[in-house]
Amino acid sequence: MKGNISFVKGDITLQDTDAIVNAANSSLLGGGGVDGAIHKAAGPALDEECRRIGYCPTGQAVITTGGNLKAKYVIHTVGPIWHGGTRNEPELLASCYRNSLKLAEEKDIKTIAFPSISTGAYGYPIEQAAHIAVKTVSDYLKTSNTIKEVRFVLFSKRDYDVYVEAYKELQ
Ligand code: AR6
Repeated sequence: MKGNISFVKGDITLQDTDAIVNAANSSLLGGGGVDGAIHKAAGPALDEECRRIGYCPTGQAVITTGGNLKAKYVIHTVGPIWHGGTRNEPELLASCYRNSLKLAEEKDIKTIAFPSISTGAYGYPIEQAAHIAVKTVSDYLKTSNTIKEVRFVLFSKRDYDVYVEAYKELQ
């Protein structure tokens, strides 16, 4: 693997990576959780860019500038809502990570921070989501020549522990 994966407990809006990823909804108009925090910290320029883009389907990703954030870009991806695992949730969640990394590569982004997509309001069980997140990212990094660091930013100690454990299980 060429790029490095790291885990921190913290607030994604404060990260100094080239890009941070937002767990958005399809309307891109903002919401609660990490989405609300990112929109608030980035300021009105982000709202305006999102409004212009207008829509993002589940599993896909779009990119805007970072507004007032330290990060130069925000990549907005829409995670699946958990319906018990019968509606293609694992593949859609993996797509969020893959498509976000693909966009990052296209913009020559070298460092990127992800939150735990879908595991808040969207109800995805975190152990399962963490496994998909770390596996998809580490598989992607095997093929990427440009991305140097993927940082998972977890909001609680428990979420942090679950992601670190999922990563250990992968080794
Ligand atoms: N930094 C890092 N992680 C955070 C932060 C933060 N500042 N704030 C919350 N989290 P959620 P979802 C964690 O609900 O499940 C929104 O309303 C949080 O603890 O933000 O994908 C959107 O508009 C959890 O572990 O995203 C959508 O409608 C993780 O981020 C919907 O929620 C994801 O929780 C998306 O739901």
